[in-house]
Amino acid sequence: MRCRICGKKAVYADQRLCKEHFIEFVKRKVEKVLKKVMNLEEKRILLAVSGGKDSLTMAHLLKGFDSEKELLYINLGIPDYSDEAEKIVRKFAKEHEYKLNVVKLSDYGFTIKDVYEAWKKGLIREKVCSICGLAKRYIFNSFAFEHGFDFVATAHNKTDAKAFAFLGIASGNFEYASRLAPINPGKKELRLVGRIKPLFYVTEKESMLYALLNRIKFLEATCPYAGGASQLRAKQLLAKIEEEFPNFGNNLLKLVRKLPKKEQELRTCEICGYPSTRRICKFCRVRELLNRHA
Ligand code: Q46
Ligand code: ZN
Ligand code: ZN
Repeated sequence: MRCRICGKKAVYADQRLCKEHFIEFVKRKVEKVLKKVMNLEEKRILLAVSGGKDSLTMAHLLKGFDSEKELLYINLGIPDYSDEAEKIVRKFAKEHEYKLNVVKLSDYGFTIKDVYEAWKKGLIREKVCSICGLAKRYIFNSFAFEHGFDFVATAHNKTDAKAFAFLGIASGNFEYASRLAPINPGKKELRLVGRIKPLFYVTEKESMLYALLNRIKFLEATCPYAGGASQLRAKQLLAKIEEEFPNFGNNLLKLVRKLPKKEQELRTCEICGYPSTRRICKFCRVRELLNRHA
């Protein structure tokens, strides 16, 4: 198969593009998101990296855009997996001349392994991934706020967004689905830093191909606690439906983006001062519970 633009050998069959035109195609998708940020070149952006293909693809792509950027890696204390991921991120940062910040979840008093143990004992009802996601969001936001960043960039891709929309609709949580967007501006008065998802229009397949074509070394191991993640399940179900209805996920995404946006009512946590829907934020509640049973 030949590239539909220049006639060279195609590497991406879905769009019939050669390596060069595929990379350009992905860059344009990222540009579509970044264009929504006013005065991007003056902004400080904290890139949340995990060592996986999406976050390193994001960091690689953002090198090509003007603005001040640093990386943040959170070592979650997942046996073997977290240290291996940290090594990969350190190597990536060095090779691509990024300033890297590393934070350990254990500095906040617990690890994801502790969460898993507590869940096994029935002390925590939520799935490990949901507490893990919460801890990551909390640390990215507080770190960015304390270090004067304008945005936290996360590597959620289009396939994630479709799964998110699917889960929101499947569970009837339309409020949750309505907040799905490539950019969320944040609220300084609540110590809530803005969010960008530069890969919002890039599919998982495209992100993987970009990483491979650019020889990005990423973490291939899967997290030992990933098994039951509902997002993974939603992706598998969606892929199955899309075999018969190829535009199902895209249409779902279009649909939820038309839902009236319902802002979450937020206040600040009485313990840590970061945004919360209740008097004490979930992160502080989890931390307190794990400390009590440590
Ligand atoms: S690291 Fe954490 Fe993921 Fe592992 S425990 Fe779940 S959320 S699967 S991206
Ligand atoms: Zn070409
Ligand atoms: Zn708190």
